[in-house]
Amino acid sequence: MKIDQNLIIDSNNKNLQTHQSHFNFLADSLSKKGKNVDAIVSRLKDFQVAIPSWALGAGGTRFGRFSYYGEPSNLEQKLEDVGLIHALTKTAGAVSLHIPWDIPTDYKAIKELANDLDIKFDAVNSNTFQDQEKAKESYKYGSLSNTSSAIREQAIQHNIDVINIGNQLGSKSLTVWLADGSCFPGQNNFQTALQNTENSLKTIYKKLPEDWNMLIEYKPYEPNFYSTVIQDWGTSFMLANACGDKAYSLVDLGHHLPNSNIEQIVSILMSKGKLGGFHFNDSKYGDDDLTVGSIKPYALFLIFNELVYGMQNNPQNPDLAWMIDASHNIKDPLEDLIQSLEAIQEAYAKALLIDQAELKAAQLNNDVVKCQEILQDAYRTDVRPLIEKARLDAGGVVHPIKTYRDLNIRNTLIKERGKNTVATGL
Ligand code: LRH
Ligand code: MN
Ligand code: MN
Repeated sequence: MKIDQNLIIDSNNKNLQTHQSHFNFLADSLSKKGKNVDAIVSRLKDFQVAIPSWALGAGGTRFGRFSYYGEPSNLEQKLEDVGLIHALTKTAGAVSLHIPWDIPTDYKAIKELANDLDIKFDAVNSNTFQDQEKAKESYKYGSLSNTSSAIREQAIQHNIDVINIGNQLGSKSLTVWLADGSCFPGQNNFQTALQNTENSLKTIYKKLPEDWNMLIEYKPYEPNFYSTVIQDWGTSFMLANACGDKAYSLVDLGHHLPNSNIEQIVSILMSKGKLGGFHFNDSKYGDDDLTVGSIKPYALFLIFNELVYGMQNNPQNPDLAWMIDASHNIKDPLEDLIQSLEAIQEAYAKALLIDQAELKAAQLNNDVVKCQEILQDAYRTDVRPLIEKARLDAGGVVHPIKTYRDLNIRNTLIKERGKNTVATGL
C-alpha cells in the first residue's frame, strides 16, 4: 500500500486552520523571545530517524508473542511500512536492516523500491546472538569473545558478510551488538573475553570500506545475567579507540543501569568525537524498549540538550546514525513508531529552544536557578505546532496518528496481507 498524495492534502485541509492559529501564536511568542523560528523548523524538517526492520511487527516477551494483524512478512513489505510512516511524518526516511532476517533476494528491486519510497539504507546490524540454520558453530557461549577460534571466525565472517550486503544497498555503517557474556561467576575469564572481542572487532574493522563506520553498542546485562563483555560506554569507547578512527560508540537509551546519567555519557563521547549512533526507546525497569518519551520525557530532553550542544560545538564528532530501537507488544507497531517519532521531534525542538549562550553565561555566573529556568522554560513550551509546520513543509501531515486512523491503513494492510501474519525479527 502507498498513500495517495491527494489523501494527504485532503487530510491536511481539515486541520490546517487550527494548525495555523496554533503556529502563529507560538511563532509570535517565540520570536518575541528572540528565537529564530524558521531555523528551528528547518532543523526539524531535516532530522531523519531510521526505522529498524525488526520493529514493524509485534515484538513480544519471553513469555509469549501476540501477533499484530497485517504485519509485514518480507523485506519488501517492511520497506512499504517504513514508506507509510515516512509519507505521514517525513521524519523516517531511513531503514536499518538486520542480517540474516532481511537479506535481499533481488538487490536492484529492493533499491528501486526504497528509492521510490524516499528511504535510505542506514546502518546494517549483524546478529551473532542467535544460532543460524545450518551454521557449523553455536554462539551459546559467545561469538566474538568465544574461547574457540572457529566460533570467533564464524562470527567475524558473518560481520564481513553483513558489510558486503550493506555495501550493495548503499549503507555506510555496521552496528555490532553482542550478547556475549556469562551467566555465572567464574564462567568466563573477563580479560580473555575482552581481548578476544577486541581482536575480533579489529579484524572486522579492517574489512570496512573506506567510507564506512563501525558502531559498537554496549549493554549492561541480558541475555547474560552475570556479566556482559561490552557492558558500558567505557568498554565500547575503549574498543572503538582500539579499532581506529572509523569506529564509534553507540548509545541505546535502554542499555543503562537505572538512573544512569545518559546525557553526561552523550556529552563526554561527543567531546571525544566518538559518538557514532543513537538508539531511541524508553524504559521503566530495564531494556524495556518502550515508546520513546512514554516514561521519562524530561530525561530525553536533557539528552537532546547535550546532543544539540555537541552537534553545534563538536566538529570532531561525526553526524549521528539515529534509530528507533523500540518494540511493541500490544500496540499497532506503526502507530507506536509514529508516537516515538513525535516524541523525538518534541525533545529535539525543545532542546533547540535553549539559548546556549545564555545558558553558558548563567553557568559562568554560577546562577544555578537561572540555569534551571532556562532549561525548564524550553521544556515547558508546547512545541507541537513547530513539528506540525516542519511536517507540512516537508509534505507530510499535520496529525500522523489521526490521518493513519482516518485512512484506515491497518485494515488495508490486513486486506492485502491477511490477518494472521508473522513478522520476522525479535
Ligand atoms: C538488544 C537489541 C539491540 C539491537 C538488537 C537487535 O538489546 O535491542 O539494541 O541492536 O537487539
Ligand atoms: Mn539497540
Ligand atoms: Mn536493546
